[in-house]
Amino acid sequence: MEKNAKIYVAGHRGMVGSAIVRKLEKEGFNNIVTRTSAELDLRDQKAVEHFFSAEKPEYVFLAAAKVGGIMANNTYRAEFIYDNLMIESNIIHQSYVHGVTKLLFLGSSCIYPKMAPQPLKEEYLLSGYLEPTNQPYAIAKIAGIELCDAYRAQYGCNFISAMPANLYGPNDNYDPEKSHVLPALLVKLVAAASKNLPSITIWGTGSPLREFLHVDDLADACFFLMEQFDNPGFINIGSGKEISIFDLAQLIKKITGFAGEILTDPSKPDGTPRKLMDSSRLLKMGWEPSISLEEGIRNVYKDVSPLLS
Ligand code: GFB
Repeated sequence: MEKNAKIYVAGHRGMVGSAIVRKLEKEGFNNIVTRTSAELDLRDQKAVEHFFSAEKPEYVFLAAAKVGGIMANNTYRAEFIYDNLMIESNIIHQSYVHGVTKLLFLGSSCIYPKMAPQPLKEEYLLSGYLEPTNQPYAIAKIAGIELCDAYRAQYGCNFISAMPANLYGPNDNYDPEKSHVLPALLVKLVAAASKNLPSITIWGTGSPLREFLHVDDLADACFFLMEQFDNPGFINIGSGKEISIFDLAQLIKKITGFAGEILTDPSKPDGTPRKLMDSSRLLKMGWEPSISLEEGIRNVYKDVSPLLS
């Protein structure tokens, strides 16, 4: 990408989109186009068409999506599939119509079958049943991969797809009901530590394993892929390390200084038992993550603890 290339970052206010904007600015790109959801409803086909014909971006990072944790996915099932299908269809189609040079579509590791062998290789996609709690979202993201590949096959578009592990970092969502597990536990433990509570309760059994990647590592990988990856299909972006939810709670307990007990609530869903990805294809291309989970959580804690307690 040339430094003055016009780059559209869809979802620039979110955790992923804002990390991508930070990375592009750090690399000296000065022609970045953004729109808030109030300025441009990406579910509105006509509005997206008008935006593309007015701005004509050369590169697109498709980081806009309706996202959330296990409870949000399982509660707002219709919104998770409708919003994500509309957003990706409108942006991918208009990128084709207006001759975008390259587009990167972002999905999630939840696209894989619930009981697929681990670590998850890209070829395991659609080899089994999905995790019910986030099936609507997963199917929307699988459709996004299919859209990119179909536009490549029929029209020769250079639209690539990347599937990150569970993400955390600046600008995360801290809503206790709708957020992902790491920010949710951070909120719970910061509050419990400040009130010196005897215990906190985490959802589920605490035994599921999750792979976490700091969003700045993801943004670095997205920039790398935009420069170096031009293939159909999709590519995993993971840290290669997994931790149980219970041990994650213990790690955040250590970082926040909470002295109480960690209890579990098996009446709440565990979701997928594991979703460790095999990111060897990306590693072989020469990229690797650089932020460890403990270092990443400490950085986030430093930023948000004044807001949370
Ligand atoms: O990040 P999370 O909500 O979603 O993690 P997934 C859920 C796991 O953490 C489950 C446990 O095992 C929960 O039981 N957990 C424990 C909690 N306490 C909490 C809590 O207070 N809040 C939350 N949220 N979880 C999501 C998909 O799956 O992964 C999305 O639903 C997306 O579509 C995302 O793909 C990356 O990792 O289970």
